[in-house]
Amino acid sequence: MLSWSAPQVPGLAIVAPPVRLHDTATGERIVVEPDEGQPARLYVCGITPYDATHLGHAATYVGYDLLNRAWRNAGHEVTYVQNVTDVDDPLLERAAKVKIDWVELAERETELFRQDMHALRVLPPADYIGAVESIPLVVEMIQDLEAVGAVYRVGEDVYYDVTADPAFGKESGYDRDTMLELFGERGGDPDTPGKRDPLDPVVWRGEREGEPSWPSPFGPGRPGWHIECAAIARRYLGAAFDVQAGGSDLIFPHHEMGAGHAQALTPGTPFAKVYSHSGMVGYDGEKMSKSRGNLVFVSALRNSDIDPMAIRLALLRHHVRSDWEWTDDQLFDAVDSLAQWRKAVALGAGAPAEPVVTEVLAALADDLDAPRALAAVDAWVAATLGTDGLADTSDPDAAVSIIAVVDSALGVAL
Ligand code: 5CA
Ligand code: ZN
Repeated sequence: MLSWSAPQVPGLAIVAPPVRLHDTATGERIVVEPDEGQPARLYVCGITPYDATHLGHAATYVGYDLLNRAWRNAGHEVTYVQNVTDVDDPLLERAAKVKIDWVELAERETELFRQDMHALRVLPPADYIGAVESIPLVVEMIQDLEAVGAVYRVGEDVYYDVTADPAFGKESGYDRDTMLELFGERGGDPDTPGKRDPLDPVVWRGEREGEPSWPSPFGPGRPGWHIECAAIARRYLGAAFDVQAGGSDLIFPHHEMGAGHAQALTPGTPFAKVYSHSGMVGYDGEKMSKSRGNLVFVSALRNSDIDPMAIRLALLRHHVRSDWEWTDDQLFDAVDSLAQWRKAVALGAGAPAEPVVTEVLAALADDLDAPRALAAVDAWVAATLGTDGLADTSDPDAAVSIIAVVDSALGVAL
C-alpha cells in the first residue's frame, strides 16, 4: 500500500557509533549491526486504523525513527517495514458501531496516519503493507506451518500450537499466569473449547456472519493478528532480521506468537536479533488507548496550529522505553524550546558545535537516548544565546552543524 513521502535528510561529516539497543528477550543491551552484505532490517508494528493517530502511537513511531536515523548515520542502509492491520476485530467492531463501511474507515484513518507521520518527519517504510493485501502470504505461511504440524483445526478456525516452537516464552520471559492474563486482555481467546492449549492463537478465523472473508485452502475466513506480522516480516525482511519493535503492549502475546510462528519454520534461528519495545504514553492517569478513549490526536494538535516539530520535540523529551504521562504543559515547553533553538541557530556563529554533534550521535546510538541528546542541544543553545552567562560565538559555522545534526539524527527541522 502507499507509504508517505520521505523528508530530506542532510548528510553528516562524521560517522555515528554502532547502535546498541535494550533487548526485551535477554534484558541486555546489544550492539545491533546488520549481517554482512545486508541492510539493517527493521520491522515496527503499524496501526489498526479505526481511529486517528494519538500521541502514544506517535511516540512509538518517532522513537523507532531514531533507530532508522541512527543506523543511517552509522553508515548503514536500512530496510524498514511496517504493516497496517486493516482487517481485525477492533476495526470491524468500530465500523459496525458507527455504521460506516470498514474498508472506508480503514482507508480514511490510514491516510490521516500518513499525513501525521509526514508532518512529524518520520522516515517512511520502504514497504508499507496492509493485512488485506497480505492474505496470500498469510495463507502460504499457514500452509508451511501445517506441513510441520504446527497448526490444527477447531471447527472452521485454524489455531497455532504454541509447543511447536521450543523457544516459546523466551521473547517475553513471562510466566504462564501472566501469559494467560495478557492473552485474554489483548485479543486472545483462552476459553475457546477444543484448543490444545488455552494460549494457542488463531491463525485463520473461519467466516462469521456479517464479517468479511476471503477464500483459502482452509475455507473462507480471515487472518489472525500475529500471523499477519510474522508473514509480512518473513516476506519483506527474511526469516531472520535485526529488530522487531512496537509498544510494550505488544510484548505478549503479539511478538511472542509472531516469533513462534516464524521459528516453528526455522528451528534454532531467532526471528529477530533484538526485540525492542517503547513505553506506554498515558493521559489522565491511564494508558492512552482507543478503547479507553482518553486520546490526544496528532491531527487535532496540528489543526490547532501547533508546529509538528514542537510535537516531535515534546515526544523526544522522554526516553522511548519509558512510560510517561502526557500533559499540555509539555507541549508548551516544547514550543518554547523550539523557539529558543531557532533563535540560537539564526545567529550563525555560536558555541563550538563539534562536541555537541558527537554527543547527540553518541546518545542516540546508546539505546536511543533522546533526552540526553536534547540536553546537549539545550546546553549549546544556552551557551550560544548567553542565557548562562556570556554568549559564546567562538565557532563561526556552528549553526550549520547544529541544524544538520538536529535534523538528521533527531528529525527536528529548525
Ligand atoms: N496493529 C497493531 C500492531 S500489529 C496495533 O497494536 N495497532 S495499534 O494501533 O493499537 O497501535 C499501533 C502502535 O502504537 C503499536 O506499536 C502499539 O504498541 C503502539 N501504542 C499503542 N498505544 C500506545 C500508547 N499509549 N503509548 C505508546 N505506544 C502505543
Ligand atoms: Zn504487529
